[in-house]
Formats: sequence, structure tokens, C-alpha cells
Amino acid sequence: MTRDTALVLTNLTLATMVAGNAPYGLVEDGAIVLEGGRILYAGPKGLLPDDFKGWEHEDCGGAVATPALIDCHTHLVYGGNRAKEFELRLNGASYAEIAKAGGGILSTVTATRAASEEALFEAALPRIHSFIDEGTGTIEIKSGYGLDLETELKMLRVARRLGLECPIDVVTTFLAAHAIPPEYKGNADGYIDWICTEILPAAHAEGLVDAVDAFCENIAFDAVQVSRVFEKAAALGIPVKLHAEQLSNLGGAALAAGFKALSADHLEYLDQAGVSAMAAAGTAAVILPGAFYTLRETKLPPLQELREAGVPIAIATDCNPGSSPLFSPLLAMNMACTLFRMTPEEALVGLTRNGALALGKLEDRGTLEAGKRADIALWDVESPGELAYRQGYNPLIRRFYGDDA
Ligand code: DI6
Ligand code: FE
Repeated sequence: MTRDTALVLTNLTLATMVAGNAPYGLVEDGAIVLEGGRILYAGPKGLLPDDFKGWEHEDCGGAVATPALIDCHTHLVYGGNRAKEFELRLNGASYAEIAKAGGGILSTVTATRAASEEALFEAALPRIHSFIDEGTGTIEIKSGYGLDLETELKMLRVARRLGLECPIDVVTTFLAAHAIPPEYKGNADGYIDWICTEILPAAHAEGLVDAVDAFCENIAFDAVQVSRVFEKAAALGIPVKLHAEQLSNLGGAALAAGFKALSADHLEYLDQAGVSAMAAAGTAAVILPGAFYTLRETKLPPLQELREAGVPIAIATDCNPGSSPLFSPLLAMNMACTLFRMTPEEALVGLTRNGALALGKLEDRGTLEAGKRADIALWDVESPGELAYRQGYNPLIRRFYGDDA
């Protein structure tokens, strides 16, 4: 339902997530005024400007209000799934046997190439709804399971269409440099050439690319290859971000910082030089506990060093069929606390304010403040710290999404 008239929400505890003195930017006995998809006021009810007092009020029964969640790193659009591979592995199959049985990232590439645009869209719908159902208002979706011109564009079109047809804002990321396609086996440089001269310009020309990403890793692309993709992105005026230091340290985070990247993501193997470079460039750290958990990683990302350097830390699901089949941002928050010893406040900041920052959208969303999008989640909890506490439980009462109240 589209709402043009103003609405005053009262009887709320606000976790505004505005940085400052109060944890969670907490406001007891708060009120929020919405109109035309924007927040006109968010603060103490007692300070509600007189102008709004005669407007339609709604009693929210003491709920906690937060900004709608923002998941800044997913691979939500893909063909097939990898459940068989999961089962084979747990029955003792080796990596080589799984590859022989058609498993791994290239099996998702095969399935994604084979799927029609309509089939990819249909398969993605229940996935994206699991995010909406947990109060998510913005989600980033990457390409990267096509690894050819036609399929990379197909994935991005599906991502765009999800944003148009579902009540959630979709931010697209071009990730053709995710793996080396079979056609370019042994010729990663040739594939990077193709990305730079054809695939990226074509996707950009169709308006499908909000950001450019790459996988900087021994099993994927090295720093020189990533730089070439980033230089092309810079020439087209597109912001960049990077899968960096997930399995080893190739200096990816520092490279990304050199391009003033929005974020460097994963970061288990990040060193102090990478932390310092990110801090200097204002590049956000995106922490992905779902991949850490699924891969049974033991090396922790250097959270204390990131905190001390003042690097903003976001949290995301990394939702993908292989290393992180995680469709719950609430569970990602809980995992960040339990696995990485992040605080519940850091976890909620990571999926609101810093999620927005990592997408370059903090002026527009990510906190409850006048002027921002009216993307708001109401929760049946006593305090916002409770959101990171449970596993497999969804206390969402209601979600406001821009004009769609
Ligand atoms: N890092 C990951 O964990 C995923 N991609 C990436 O760059 C893996 C994606 C997959 O296995 O399908
Ligand atoms: Fe990822």
C-alpha cells in the first residue's frame, strides 16, 4: 500500500543507530514521523514538533524500531544448488571426487548458464523473501556465476528485476572476475581482457552495474589482474569493492584501498598493513561469518586491529550456494557475536549503519534520522541487543519500506 499522508508512530523504543554517546543511538519513549517514503522526525515523543501532533497516530505497543536491515554482500541469484556436494563431503568424498562429480563453483556456473532469465528470477524469489521477512530493506546482489557476456548480464538483469518487483532495494555488483571460466582455463589474463573490453562495458551500458567486485585469491585472480578490472571500473566511474584475504593474504585489501574501494570483504587473513591502508582510505571491512562457519575456517579476522584503526565494520550473509548458504541476516548477527566476539551492538551497526556505508548509501539510509528513507523494522523485543541473541527465531512485527507502509 502506498502512503502519501503522514503517519506518526508512537510507543516505541528507537534504536536510531546514530553514532554518538547512547549505545544503539537509543531513544526511550520515541516517535517516528513518516511521509512520502521519508522520515520527517525520529526522536523523543516529548520533543515531537507541534506540526505533527494532529496527524494520524499509530501506537506500536512498545516495539523496538531499528533501521531496516542492509545486507551489503550476497550472491543471491544463481542456478541449481550445491546440496549434493554438501552431502558428498560429509560422507567423506575428497575435493577431487567432488570436482569429478561436477561440484564446486563451476557447477553453479553450469547451472546458471543453463537457466533461463525467468527461471533464475523464480528461483531467487523465495530467497529474497527470506531477507524481506527478517526486516531487510536493502540487499546487494552480485553476478559472478556466468563468467561469460550473456550470463553475467542475465544475472544482473534478474537482480534489477528483483528490486523492481519486490519490496526491497537491490544494489547490483558486477563480479565477472569471480573464477576463471572453463573456456579460459590457463589463460586468466585473456579472461580479464574480455571482462575489461566487452563484458563490463556492456553491463555498464545497460545500467546494470552499481559497483564492481573481484575475487583476489590464489584460486582466482592476482593483484595485477584485479587492478586491471578496477582501472576499467574507475574509467567508467563505477565504485569498487573486493573479496580479499579470505583464504590467504595477497594484499588485496591494500590494493582495494588504493582504489578508494567502498569495502574489502572476508578479511580472515588481513594483516596490519591492510588494516592501516583501509583506515586511511575510508574503506569499510565487511565480515562474513556464514562463510567462516561453512568452511570451518579457524583463522579469525583481525577485529581488534580494525576497531583500533577506526575502520567501519559491516556484517553480511554472503548468501551463496557454496561457501555460505545463509539466508538469515539475524543469524549472521548472532554468528558474528559467537564466532568473532563482536558485541550485539556492533552486529546491529554492521547490518544497518555500516551496511549502508559499505554500499555508499549512508546519507540516504542506515539510521533513523530525519531526511532518510522510511525503511524501518519494528521488532517484538525488549532491547535491540536481543536481535543478535537468538538463533532461528524471527521477532519482526512489521517492516516499513519507503513509500510502501
Ligand atoms: N568467496 C566465497 O566464499 C564465494 N565466492 C567468493 O569469492 C564462494 C562462492 C561459491 O562457492 O559458489
Ligand atoms: Fe562473496
